[in-house]
Formats: sequence, structure tokens, C-alpha cells
Amino acid sequence: MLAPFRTGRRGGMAGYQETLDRLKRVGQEHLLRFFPTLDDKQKSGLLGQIDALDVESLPALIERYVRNPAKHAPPSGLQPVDAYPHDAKSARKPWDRLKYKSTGESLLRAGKVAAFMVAGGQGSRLGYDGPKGCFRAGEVSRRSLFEFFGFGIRRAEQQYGKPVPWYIMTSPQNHASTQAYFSEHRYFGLDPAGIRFFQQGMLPSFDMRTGKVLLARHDEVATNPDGHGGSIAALEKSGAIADMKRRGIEHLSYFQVDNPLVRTLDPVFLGLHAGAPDSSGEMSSKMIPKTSPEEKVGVFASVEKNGRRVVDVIEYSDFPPALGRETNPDGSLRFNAGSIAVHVLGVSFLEKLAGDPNFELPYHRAEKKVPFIDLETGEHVAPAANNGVKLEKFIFDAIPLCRASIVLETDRIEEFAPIKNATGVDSAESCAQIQTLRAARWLESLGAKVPKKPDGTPDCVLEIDPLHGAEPADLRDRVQGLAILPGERRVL
Ligand code: UD2
Repeated sequence: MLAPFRTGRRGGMAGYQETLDRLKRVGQEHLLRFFPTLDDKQKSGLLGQIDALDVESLPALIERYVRNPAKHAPPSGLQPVDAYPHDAKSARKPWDRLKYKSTGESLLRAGKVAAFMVAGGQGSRLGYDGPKGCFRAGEVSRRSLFEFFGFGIRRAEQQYGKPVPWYIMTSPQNHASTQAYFSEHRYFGLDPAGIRFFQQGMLPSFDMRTGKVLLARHDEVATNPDGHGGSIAALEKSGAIADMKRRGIEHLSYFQVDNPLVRTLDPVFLGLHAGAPDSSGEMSSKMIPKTSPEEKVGVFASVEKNGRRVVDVIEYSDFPPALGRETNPDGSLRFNAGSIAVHVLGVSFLEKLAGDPNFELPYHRAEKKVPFIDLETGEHVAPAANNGVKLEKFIFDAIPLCRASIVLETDRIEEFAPIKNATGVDSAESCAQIQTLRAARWLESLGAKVPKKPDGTPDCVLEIDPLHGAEPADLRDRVQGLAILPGERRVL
């Protein structure tokens, strides 16, 4: 007698035979190949995992994205986007920064804004075992990425006098350890009732050649998080959208867990998103001028889609190289708007998408080395070359669905220093360097002295405590007459 199984997705007890029949209908019955060798707990776990997967959708996914993937043809009629320039006095597109800052501050004072962080990715490039947000981002303070965001949100609550709820998307792999970290650090002084964790969906990983779903172990299907685009469905399914409506939240300030310099709650950006004449208040984005055509960031472009001219982001891997290399008469890149994955999302926009049965973001295909169980030998195989396909959705594919979407240019040193790799570009080291450059720039703008090396770079290590300031003026009292000593390491 098999132990009772957990309630299946159809409310009944998804037993072995029923699951086998379902799998046979989609040609994936091999997933139960080792079932007879499993103990009751393993049997229950495997049937429960298969039950939670949308098995019926696999044949179409495999046909379209795994077996013979149509190369991601970029949209037609690509034109550069007309972004709001970082210099609001720019002749190209002048705009009233103070007016929109005031609009954004009113939203924050009215308690209509929440923070939304995506933190479900597998930090494989960093080689760090644990939730990426636990990784150190403070060269001097040793603080983690999570702490940087928590203190930034706390400062906004103090500055605008209203709680800022924080929605955090995790994945099944890091959900429990993320929650444990927040609890151990007493939620960085925030009210735990305002912090809501929810898990994103998982997708099976596929054999690139056969399209078969891979087994990670005899009793476990190989799966991967379904991408930050999965957050829209997850926000709905977890009740987070209903929670936002109960709290009167109208806009989400969206950011990734890997960028400690992001302005978690930027009143200027929020104001433009909500008040600019060319914004529908559905989804807005920040960009930085790219350093090179090859920079690994999505590229904003104005494109023709479904008979409309809309803003779109084309991932660096899909952007036509020749277009990426085109320059303006002054030598700057024609398509220079790099996405830093910083957005504002309207809650009503999310609710509309999540409630639309026809809403479906496209899948993006990545070829990866996916460890698997050899079905003939039963042995675990760690492939030397890419053998698997992982599918995921990207949140920025929702931008073309907006009625009108704005892009705001920001400054790289001010707001973009992600930690993605163990060394080199986008690493803890490059992040620390950029933090020092930003702090030095803030100090010097306030009349403080910063020692310099012969090459002109700061001869010190500086870090700004997010609790102390979100912009230079916030540090004015703290740095009066300050002179940093050569080689000094300091948190401001
Ligand atoms: C992302 C953008 C890139 C640029 C860059 C800026 C994509 C595909 N590319 O590159 O255009 O904006 O960031 O830093 O987004 N995540 C989840 N769940 C998932 C997958 C990812 O929460 O299933 C999170 C992950 O924790 C990370 C972020 O999303 O914080 C992006 O992760 P990525 O590795 O997919 O994208 P990346 O960093 O290569």
C-alpha cells in the first residue's frame, strides 16, 4: 500500500497510475522510470512535483522552443527610443525635474508606492551558495545586498512618513533561506508585516536533442525558475496584488537583487511614470548609455508591433549586431539605451495582465549544462557541454503591451553597479570601485576633500550608508569640513 500522496492539482489524490497516464499522453512517461525503486517519501515527492507542473502544455513548448527553435527574429522598424535625458535641461528633450520629483514625493507621502525585488534567480555565475541577496555588497561595512535595499527602504519610510511595503520574489530553491536571513537580521528594522515573500513558478528543463524533460535525480524532475517575467503570474497567484490593493498601493518600484546602487524609491522616476504626458502609468524604465555595442544589457528601441509603434527591450543576445554598432554623426551609439532592469509598474496594469486569460509573455530559450540522470544506466551525469534547454520569461516583454511607456536616462555611477560575476565586470570588486567613485563625487559636490591616486581615482574606499542618504544633499550635515585621509576606508 503506497503512502497517501499530497493533494494533486485537480484536488484529488494524484496517484501513480493517473500520473503515468498523464505523462504517457505527452510522451514524458520516462520521468517515472525509477519509481519502483523509490521509498514512499520519494514517490510522494516525485508525484507531487509532476502534479505541480503544467504537463499538458509541454508538447507545444517543446515543439516551439526546444526541438527546432525559430531564431528570435527581432521586431521590425527598430528606431532609437526618445528617452528623458539625465540632464533635464538638455536641448533635445527638456523636462521639469523638480515638478516630477514633487509628483513622486506626493505618491510616496500618500503611501501609494511599494518596492518589488526579484531575487529568484540561480546565482550560478557568482559561484555563491545561498540566496544572492545574502552576498556582501559593502566593501567597508560588509553589509549584504539585502541590507542595502532594506536600509534604502527604511530611509524612504523615514523621509516620507509612510510605510513602504516590500514584495520579494524568491524561487523554491532560495525561499526558505531568504526568509530565514530576513528574520535573523530582524528585517533590517522594517516592520515584518510589510514584507511579503512569494515564490515564482518553475519550469522543467529539457534535453536539447530529444525534447524530453530531464531527471535531476531518480525522484526529482530537473526544473528551473521561470524567469522574472514569471513574477506577473506569481504576484497574482500569491495574493500579492490583492494585498497591494488592500493597502492602496498604486505603483511598484521594481529592481533586481544584484544592484545595490539602485534608487529603491526614486521620486523623480515615480513622478515621470505617473505624471508624464507620454506615460500611461503602466510600465516605465530606466536606462544608461551603453559603454559598447557588446555590453550585456537589454537595448531599448521603438518598434512596430501589432500595427503600433511601441517601446521594447531587445536582450543583448537578440539585438542585430550591425544595428548595435551604428553610430550618430557625433560618434555615439545610435542604439545606446541600455536597460538596467529598473522599472515602475502600475498595479492596475499588473492586475489587467494577470487577469487576462490570453496574456502570455513569450518564452526565451537558453542552452545550458543541465546535470541529469541517464535513463539507461540510472547514473547521474554532469555534462561537459550544453545538453539542456531552460526556458524563462522576461518582465520587459510586457513593455510593448503598454499604451505608452517612458524611458528615463540615469547615470551609471549613480545607480548601476550590479554584482553578477565572481571577478571582473559586474563583480563585488567593480561594485566597490563604483561605490567609491559615487561617494567621492557626492563628497566633492558638498565641498569635502577626497585624496586621489596619481591616476586621478580616489585614494580611499568609501561607502554610503543607504540609511544616511539617497542623494548628495542628504549627506550635507554629515560631511561639513570633512577631509578623507589617503588610504582611508569609511562608511558615510
Ligand atoms: C539582466 C537583463 C539585462 C540587464 C541586466 C542589468 C534579463 C534577461 N537581462 O541581465 O538586460 O538589464 O540584468 O543588470 O533580465 N531572476 C529571478 N527569477 C528568475 C530569473 C532571474 O528573480 O527566474 C532575477 C535574478 O535574481 C536577477 C535578475 O532577475 O536579480 C536578472 O537575472 P538574469 O541573470 O536573468 O539577467 P542578467 O543579470 O543576465
